[in-house]
Amino acid sequence: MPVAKPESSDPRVIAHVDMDCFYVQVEQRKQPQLRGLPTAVVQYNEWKGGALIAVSYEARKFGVKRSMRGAEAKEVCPQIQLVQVPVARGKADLNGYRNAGSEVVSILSRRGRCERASIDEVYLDLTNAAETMLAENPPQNLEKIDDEALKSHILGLNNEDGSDVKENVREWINRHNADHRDKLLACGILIVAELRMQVLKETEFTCSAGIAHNKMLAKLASGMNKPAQQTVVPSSSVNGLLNTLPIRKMKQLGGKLGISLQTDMGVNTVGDLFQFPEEKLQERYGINTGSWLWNIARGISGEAVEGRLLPKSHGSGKTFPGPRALKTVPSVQHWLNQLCEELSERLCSDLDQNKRMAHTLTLHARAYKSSDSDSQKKFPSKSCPLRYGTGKIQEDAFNLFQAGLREYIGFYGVKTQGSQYSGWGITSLSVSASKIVPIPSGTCSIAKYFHGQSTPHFSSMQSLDNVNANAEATLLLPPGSECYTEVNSPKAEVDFPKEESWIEDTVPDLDLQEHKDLSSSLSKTQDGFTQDISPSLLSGCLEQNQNKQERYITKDEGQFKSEYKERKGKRVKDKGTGTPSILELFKSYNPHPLGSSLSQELKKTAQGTGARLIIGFEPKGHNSLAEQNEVGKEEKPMHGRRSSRDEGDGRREAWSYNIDEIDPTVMDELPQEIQDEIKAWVQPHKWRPNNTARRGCKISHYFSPTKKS
Ligand code: DCP
Repeated sequence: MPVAKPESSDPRVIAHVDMDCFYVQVEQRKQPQLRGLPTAVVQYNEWKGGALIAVSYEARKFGVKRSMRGAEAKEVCPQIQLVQVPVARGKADLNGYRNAGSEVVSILSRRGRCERASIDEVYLDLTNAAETMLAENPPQNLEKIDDEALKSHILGLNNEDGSDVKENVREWINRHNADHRDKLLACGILIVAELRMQVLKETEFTCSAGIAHNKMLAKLASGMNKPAQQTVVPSSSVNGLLNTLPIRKMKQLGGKLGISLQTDMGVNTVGDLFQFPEEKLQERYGINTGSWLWNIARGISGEAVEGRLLPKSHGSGKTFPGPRALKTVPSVQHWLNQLCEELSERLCSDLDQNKRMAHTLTLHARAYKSSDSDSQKKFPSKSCPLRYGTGKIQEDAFNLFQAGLREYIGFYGVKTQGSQYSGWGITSLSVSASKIVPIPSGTCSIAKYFHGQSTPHFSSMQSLDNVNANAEATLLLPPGSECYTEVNSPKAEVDFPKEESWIEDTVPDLDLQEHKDLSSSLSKTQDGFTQDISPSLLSGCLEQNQNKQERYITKDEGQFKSEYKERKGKRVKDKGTGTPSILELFKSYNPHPLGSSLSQELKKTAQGTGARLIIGFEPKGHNSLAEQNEVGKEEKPMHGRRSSRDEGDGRREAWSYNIDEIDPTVMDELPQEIQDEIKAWVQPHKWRPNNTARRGCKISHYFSPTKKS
């Protein structure tokens, strides 16, 4: 639910930049002979000429629309050029578009805080740049105002009296008697025009922009005059803009809340919403949402532009409409493997290029049951901690699917005979990785180190056969609970992205808005997640070629339960003999060459190279798995536990680190500065430095070349 954030009394200058017919432009850059021609990019599936996913403005003039298929587009525009989206793994390969989006972001981010909102949309906070311009070189001082700026559409500016429109814009920009807010917007007009021209020069792409005092208004404005134009929303024009605007066009009102406003309150336009007192809205929708609604009806929104050039999540999906629905477990597994492979590649590339790691794997599916009274039931989305490595991601995603399927059709409904049709069909599948956080600075060396290991393997992070067992395992080994050293201290900043957020292989019956909504709900879970890192994650990046297990649902309920108990018992036993710790971590990575190398790295830390030891640990107050699971309403937490210390204050942890699980003797081996740092992370009263009884191992002993794991 939206939360009301008061708008700062200091006016801001916010721009929303949206690429024009983006995929078409990317294809036209590759094939310049297509420029200026009616062109459309079509989806991978060639049925009836393929579904159109991007349509050039030249083609739009003929009535070609995104909802059409190629054959239909040819009927209304015989000369249309249809370009198929690049293909990899039997689905659309969007890397070229992501990279093109990154090129644009790298230019736009030069003048202010930049938030990459989707593959082709960016928010900019240009307040500082505008204030500086106003103070040092205001528009009135300029000898010439760029033509691109003069072509701006300024809402509320009267252009209907036959006067020269550009001259009107020039006057508006140069007004001496304008208030501070409008003066800032005037600077914003010049800055955005300049940025858009720079994008064109460097990338050959055109884009459109909205310029306003907040994100909401800027976004509304950017789509008003396309392509290659910019629209400005002065405060005085806000009411005029919103009054007749259909309520569902507002960000966050495209879904259930918008429907409720229409059906329950009779609100069809923002103007209708404006009529409601705040108390009335609060009564109906709660304090926060009520205030938020009251504010947006007045064009007030305090949502800040996040400084984020990289995507909040990665996703890979595919739809299987109509007769192409997947009806057997092996066919689902085949496609999951493809999707996971792509996801894994992108995760590794994000790790390599941006030094970031994702922590949550989520599976979404859409399904139908051929005979079911409860046909409205949705296939539940499922999440679990993300383990790096294609094989592991595939395995976990498949387990998530099985869990979802069991819940969707009931345990006995799952037919276990491999390829036998069981009366259900999957019409869309996707996997996503979220909770992406930067690796704490300096951890790259160890990441590289693990890259050098052959097929690293975690006995304690073995794949799990079912959700419950999975949850149990997590109780014993919370992700992010391992420790390792880091040396060097590279800067925390990252390069511009080469990756884009949620992308799905789309066909027309999959609504993009829904993607975007999904993307934003997925990404909501990320905020505030701590910078923890699980070496189990690191272990997988070179595991791309790991053998893929073929695993089907083959257990009846009895077998399922007994295996579950067995696993549970085994893990409890494991816990008794050796809880996950630094030892477990390195034992899993095993081996001989590691010993000496790691010792050297530890020595370096002791010599004061600025190294730090990181414990994957999520401080209080961060999003919990329960919150993550808002992504799918029926979803249930699968992993993680609540820390008892958090229960009292109502705040929950997704994964907490139990200090009892760190072997104190191992900690004693570490340089003092590192110990100090760890102690600062953990609760002092729980730390038992003199507890030596639990394991008598030393890191040096453990990693000594002669040590057999
Ligand atoms: N896209 C897609 N499937 C959809 C919708 C869009 O794959 N159902 C892709 C192709 C688009 C890109 O996302 O080029 C950006 O989508 P937009 O909605 O921003 O549309 P365009 O950029 O194509 O056109 P516009 O100029 O109207 O923004």
